[in-house]
Amino acid sequence: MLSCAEMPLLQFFPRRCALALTLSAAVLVSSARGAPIGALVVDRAWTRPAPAGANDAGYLTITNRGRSADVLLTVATPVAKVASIHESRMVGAVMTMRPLRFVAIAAGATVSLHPGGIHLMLEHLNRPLEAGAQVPAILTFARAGRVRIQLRIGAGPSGATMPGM
Ligand SMILES: [Cu+2]
Repeated sequence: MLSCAEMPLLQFFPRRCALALTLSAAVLVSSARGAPIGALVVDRAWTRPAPAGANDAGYLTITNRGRSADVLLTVATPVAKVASIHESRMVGAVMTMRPLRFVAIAAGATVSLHPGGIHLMLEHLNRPLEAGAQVPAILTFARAGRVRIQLRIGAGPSGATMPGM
């Protein structure tokens, strides 16, 4: 599995965090099975199994059913020493990651955090993540506030088990 530790630090461009407003390519139609939090529905939250000490990534879908945009600002979880929002993208032939300061979810929009795109970066796991268990996390939104979620370990869609973030 490719981990952040294997990626040269120079590949991170924290000062070039573009506004994540152009997410139309990442939009999916949500099945909306998740619990509504105000105007937001957080759905299909999952991560991969990983050993303690490793890095991992979390994915989910956020649907904004409200009339106002909201912004995902931070992620926190007790299972990782550092948790943040990242975006993967290809630079030439190399997959790189960079931190994002926020992810905007326009009114009526659905934003997908998925392998190869925006993800929750979980660095230096405090404990192993075992398939079938869940990872608790708190997402903080500008409008909806703190939202508790559970990432199901090993519950990704088929075809999404490849390594990488
Ligand atoms: Cu990452």
